[in-house]
Amino acid sequence: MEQFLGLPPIASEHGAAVDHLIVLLHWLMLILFIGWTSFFLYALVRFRKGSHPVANYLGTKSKIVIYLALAIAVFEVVLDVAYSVPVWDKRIEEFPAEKDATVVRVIAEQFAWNIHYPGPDGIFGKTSVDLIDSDNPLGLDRNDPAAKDDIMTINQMNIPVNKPVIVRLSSKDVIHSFNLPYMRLKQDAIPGMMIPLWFQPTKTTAEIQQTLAHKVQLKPFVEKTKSVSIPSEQTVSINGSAMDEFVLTQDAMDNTGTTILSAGDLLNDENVKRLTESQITSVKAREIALLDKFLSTQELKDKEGNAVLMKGEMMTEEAVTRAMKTGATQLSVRPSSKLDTYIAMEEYKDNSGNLILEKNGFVDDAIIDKLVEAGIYEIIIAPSTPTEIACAQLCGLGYYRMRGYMTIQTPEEFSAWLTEQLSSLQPVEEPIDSTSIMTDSTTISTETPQEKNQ
Ligand SMILES: [Cu+2]
Repeated sequence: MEQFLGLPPIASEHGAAVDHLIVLLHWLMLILFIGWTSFFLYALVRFRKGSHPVANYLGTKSKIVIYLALAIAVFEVVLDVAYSVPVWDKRIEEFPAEKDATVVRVIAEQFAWNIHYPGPDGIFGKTSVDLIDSDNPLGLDRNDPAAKDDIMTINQMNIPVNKPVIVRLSSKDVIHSFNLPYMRLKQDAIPGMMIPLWFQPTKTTAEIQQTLAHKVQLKPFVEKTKSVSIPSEQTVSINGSAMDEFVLTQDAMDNTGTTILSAGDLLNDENVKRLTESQITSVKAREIALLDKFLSTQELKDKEGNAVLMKGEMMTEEAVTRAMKTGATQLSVRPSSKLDTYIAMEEYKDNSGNLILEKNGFVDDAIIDKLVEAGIYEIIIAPSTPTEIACAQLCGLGYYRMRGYMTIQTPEEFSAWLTEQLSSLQPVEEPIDSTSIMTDSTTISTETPQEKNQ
């Protein structure tokens, strides 16, 4: 049943108990589904109009229905008392001692996870709403002695493995939901409330990547090369109605020479209105190509021989316009492999021993081309950031903007990370300047591969 449900690997101590409960619930639902559906089908045939032209107002006299309903109720009570409540109780009542745990504050906001560590003194520094700004999203008061060694990060939570983690969860604006799928942990973050939760990770992120490692064939990506036609520039007359499938190839100017729309703008309802208001009756445009999930497998040059479009470049509408301006009518493209959120689990070299892809290196399309050229058709990959923090309220465009990363490390790696974070605090002696800390942590979040795809 676990495999059938497609649950991600478990990486926390209590995860197996949660999965066990999920499996039991699904068995109950499956039995009920089969039972009720068969009874429904039976009733359709048994009590059809042909055999029972007159309705019977008394109904069944059999006791079996009551026994069945009671049996289901008993099963549900057993599920609650024997499974749900104990699992819940352990999460809520049996908190580990703070001295034996990694304690961290997580404050959600639209659209980020702010992570706050108390530092070596184990005490969270004072925070104040008045101090909140873009460099200090938690409003930490660096003048407070307890705050001097506090570490703040955005969208990046590092924790050590095999040690309890206590999260004090809250939110600055709306209700968010702190979801760690691999930990089987989910809790709403509510403004004005500090909700404690705890879990104990049992696997490092690297170990989870090992369990998720799988082979991928590279040749199919390269073989899907096809020729597409590049739309040509045309004069489009504006008649008041939207032409969503057209994009401007030249700026549109009114009589006075003011630019109303720029090349690349779509001829949607709003833009057509603006053109009509400025009494522009015709523009230079082309049909949109919708090739942004493809990349070019050839290079295009202009008349002077300058490269206009590179091999391996993604065919955004902007790139298509560049290609169009060379006068080309056909272009060879292939779909993007979309593997750039994956890393290689081994290193790959060509025949002369030159490194093409290092271990833990990202698998982007240019590298796939090189690997296939070198005769390497199969590689082992794993997701680069399997352990994410998702907002289960699906805020921020289906959670993509509200995405944090959790890195579970060995105790040595974690203390090295802490030391590194603390050393970046050192220069902040007299003038309290939190920007240096925040720059560090924002770098972490902006360099992740997912962000590249936005
Ligand atoms: Cu949210």
